[in-house]
Amino acid sequence: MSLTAEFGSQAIANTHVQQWVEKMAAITQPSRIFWCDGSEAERDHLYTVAVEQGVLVRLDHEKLPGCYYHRSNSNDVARVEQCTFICTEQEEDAGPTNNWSEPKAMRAKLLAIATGSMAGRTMYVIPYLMGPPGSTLAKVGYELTDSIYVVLNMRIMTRMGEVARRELGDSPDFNRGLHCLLDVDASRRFICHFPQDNEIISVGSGYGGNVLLGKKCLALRIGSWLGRKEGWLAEHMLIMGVESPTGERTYVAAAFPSACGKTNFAMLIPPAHFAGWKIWTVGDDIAWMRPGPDGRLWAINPESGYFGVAPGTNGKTNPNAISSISRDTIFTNVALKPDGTVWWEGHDDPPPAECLDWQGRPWTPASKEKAAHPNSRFTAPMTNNPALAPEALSAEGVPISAIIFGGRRATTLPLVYQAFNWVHGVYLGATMGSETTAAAAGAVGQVRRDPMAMLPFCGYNMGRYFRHWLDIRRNLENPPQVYQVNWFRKSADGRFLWPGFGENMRVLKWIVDRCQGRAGARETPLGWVPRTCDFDLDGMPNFSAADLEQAQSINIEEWRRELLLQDELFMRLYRHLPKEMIFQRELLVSRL
Ligand code: OXD
Ligand code: MN
Repeated sequence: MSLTAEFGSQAIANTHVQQWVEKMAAITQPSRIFWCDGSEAERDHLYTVAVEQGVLVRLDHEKLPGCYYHRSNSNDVARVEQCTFICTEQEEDAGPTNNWSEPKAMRAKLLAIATGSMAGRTMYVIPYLMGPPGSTLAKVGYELTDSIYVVLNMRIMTRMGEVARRELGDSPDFNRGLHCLLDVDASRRFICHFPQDNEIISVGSGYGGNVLLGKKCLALRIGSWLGRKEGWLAEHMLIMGVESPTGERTYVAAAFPSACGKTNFAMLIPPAHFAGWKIWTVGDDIAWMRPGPDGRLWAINPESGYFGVAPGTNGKTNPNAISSISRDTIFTNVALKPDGTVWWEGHDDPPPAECLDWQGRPWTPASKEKAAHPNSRFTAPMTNNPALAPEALSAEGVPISAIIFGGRRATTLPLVYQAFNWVHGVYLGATMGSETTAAAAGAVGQVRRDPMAMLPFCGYNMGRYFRHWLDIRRNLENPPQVYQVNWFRKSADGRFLWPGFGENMRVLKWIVDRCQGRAGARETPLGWVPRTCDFDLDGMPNFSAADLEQAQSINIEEWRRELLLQDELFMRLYRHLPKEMIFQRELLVSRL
């Protein structure tokens, strides 16, 4: 036997894991089971195999050390919400915003699809830990997959291997995830969650959000279910530390819908004007938050990497992301240059004279189609980020002083305002709307309600989810303040009213100053807003106080329409909608 053949051959798991793996292997019938230990030798071996199999292309390791390239099937480039199910005994438990299926029938259907699907293939057993080791919030999952691409991505996105196995010990309490690639036929694509059994089955897709089961499936859909049961929150939020020139650190969590700039905001570099201020990234996509013994809300980032949108990422929009993806990164569905590097629309480099596009077709600047898919991605370890907060690695996590909700809205929503109190803040999150993006399959640019940016990710009845948010307040003596922001408001002639990117630091500074009790505000029907004197406009020659007024203006006609749109969601959720949400709406109507 050659040395490499020994990789993964030793079953290393407790008896609960072993029994389940045997059961799943009897169904899927792989020719080999590979037990991942997460070691570096194993990583090198897996990359070699993935390149041999043509799953990955090795990029130029002089220019991009440790980086690889992958193309997914062209029918499989985004999350597919219509194929995503919550399978609970009662339909009401999944609620009207989720696709529901009865668990027994769905499991039988999926296992029939999975039967024999790994014949002639390797089944990888991936132990993984979501959250820093030793954290009371951390959870162990096992993912079984026949995709080596999934293994290598899970290695970056989670704490994979021995560390998870040790954390689990002899316990049967782990998430059971089965992923079968099949022939990537869209008609046999299902991403199904069984929250009552802490189980996930995903078949027929190779796209990250559908198959890296620790991320959307466990950390959000199953996580939100567990959070309700256990008294914590699993949220689609970045977490950042804002350090002032005096060294004071304020931690903020922010929910934005997919592909609305969470990664950029989490890695923001303050403009020159903010000398001495620094942003530390704790997480860019998911927050698990629990009331601490001190009455504050404590948060961890359950992930250990970034699965970020590549197009538009460059040295101006996000220098820390550029550092993060300079090595040990997997690029998916971007363009491949002849020199063994990669390119996408909005890259720092000019368009290459020639390259292969995300589907492997020759591309030149004269081509009509984009070289990179709009939802092309990078998977990069968070330890590459020069601004990684050391607290991201600590079991305690960080205390959250402010929660920000933000949608992508061309009209109606002002740049920033603060909720009057927690219940009002929950109402702001609950009524969030946003224009759809390329992160999910379907039309782009249509406004839809996306409560707390969790519409595609809440694993149970959304009405009960709002109730859970309200109830959490009971254990918070010092609840975070809540804010709403909108970086995307436009003028009638289609111009963005706010420059965004690094300048968002100005909004953040007002928020942090409010949290620290040193910034003023003015009351409006919507909430508290900064007066011009509270908002730092220095060093912005092209942005005046009048521009700020315009970005902050309240248009009563637009708000009439907005309230009607909010009603649509409330009607859908009516059975379980907390009455507090209706009262908040009434109060807003009377204030307006
Ligand atoms: C993501 C998403 O990939 O929200 O983070 O779709
Ligand atoms: Mn996301």
